[in-house]
Amino acid sequence: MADDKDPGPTQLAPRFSSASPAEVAAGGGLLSRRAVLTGAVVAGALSAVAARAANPDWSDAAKPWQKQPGRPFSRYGQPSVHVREIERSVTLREGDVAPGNGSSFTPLHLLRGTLTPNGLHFERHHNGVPDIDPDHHRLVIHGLVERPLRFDFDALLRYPMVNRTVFIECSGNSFRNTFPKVQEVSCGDIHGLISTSEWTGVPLSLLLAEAGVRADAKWVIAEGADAATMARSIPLAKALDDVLVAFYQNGEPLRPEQGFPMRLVLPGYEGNMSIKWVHRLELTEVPLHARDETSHYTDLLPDGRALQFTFPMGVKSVITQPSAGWDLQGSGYYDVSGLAWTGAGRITRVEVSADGGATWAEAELQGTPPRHGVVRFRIPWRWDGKPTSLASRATDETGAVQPDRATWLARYGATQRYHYNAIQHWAVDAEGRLRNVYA
Ligand SMILES: Nc1nc2c(c(=O)[nH]1)N[C@H]1C(S)=C(S)[C@@H](COP(=O)(O)O)O[C@H]1N2
Ligand SMILES: [Mo]
Repeated sequence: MADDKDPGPTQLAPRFSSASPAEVAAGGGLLSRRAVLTGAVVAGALSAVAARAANPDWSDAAKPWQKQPGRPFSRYGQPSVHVREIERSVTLREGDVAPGNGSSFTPLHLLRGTLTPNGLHFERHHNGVPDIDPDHHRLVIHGLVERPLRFDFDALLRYPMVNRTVFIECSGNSFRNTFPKVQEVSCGDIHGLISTSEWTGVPLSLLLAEAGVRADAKWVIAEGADAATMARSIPLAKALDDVLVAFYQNGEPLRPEQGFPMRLVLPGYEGNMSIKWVHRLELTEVPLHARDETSHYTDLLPDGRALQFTFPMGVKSVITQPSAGWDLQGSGYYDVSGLAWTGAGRITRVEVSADGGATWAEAELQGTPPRHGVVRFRIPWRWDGKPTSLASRATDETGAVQPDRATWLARYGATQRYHYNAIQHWAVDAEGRLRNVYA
């Protein structure tokens, strides 16, 4: 709507005259987080944005929704109809004979927190989502144990439970960036095979202790009750450490897509091992060498050999706001923000570059980085309106640093798609449009 009170674009452009040289953190207009904390720069920059948004004339303050009572109560809340475009993106392949084999992606670029809403948790199914009646679901522990056990759902719910807020990342996450041709899709469509939930369940170690692990047991074979009968071999040490048999996701029962009525959660390990709809755990001396740890989920090396059992996910980060497909509204202040995580444990630092990787500045981590969780990072940026690119680079507590794409590619054979964790660059053109780019 035309508004003659609109102060116009020149006055809207955030001003940074108050930014002292000390507040400049790196090239391309990155500012130190002190510049945000002291408020001077951001207050000056954002007041112009707010002036455009606020209507100083309150005479029309009573909107239609204030003139009649609102809707009554509902038994299960739904998102606002005005945000219906915040949804998973599903790759549908024409003429697909196995529509239940594929994935849907979390729209990372449309979310601002660290937890993933349950309806937006990414999905990776190898043969669809089974509709399991919990009254007919059993979990069996057998093999190299003193006492084979069989639990029904209600029995498991009586065990002491713990909460763990951890990510699950598919080892195929970011596979689109392994392609020689750059894919012009959103951040979520590239990196959205990671989601984070507070998982609640029984430590697997407790159930294994009850069964009595025999001294010759070295592996736990976990199997799902879906039509894919997904099975993976889990080292006993991991099973005894921090693996959960989870029943709840962000406080509510698991969604069918996430493994209702129960799934394994293996903090930090490749998502494939977090067996959904789990119904069988067999203790063995040797790994199973199942389909999904031989023909798939192995890592092809340049010499044609392949690595098997790459369990932890690598150190990784991505700028989610702004990211591919975004249009910056003119030069000036932007709050650059993203997510960082590592299968090794905790992130220790995230650096951001606004000049194509020439210089880097340390971003602010929001809170203490959680073990096997994601941490959000932020850094203030003053865009000068010229073409450039934005990138982030994470370091974890083992000292591992995210590699650049060329370094990552050199480690593997040409068709390797798993465990891609290279630095993501978003190109910014003169119009302020962002897109995926290989540096
Ligand atoms: N039973 C079973 N478990 C499974 C799968 C499956 O297809 N069947 N997919 C695996 C893969 S490859 C991943 S990445 C994660 C995905 O979990 P999510 O769909 O809850 O995001 O589940 C794993 N567990
Ligand atoms: Mo996966």
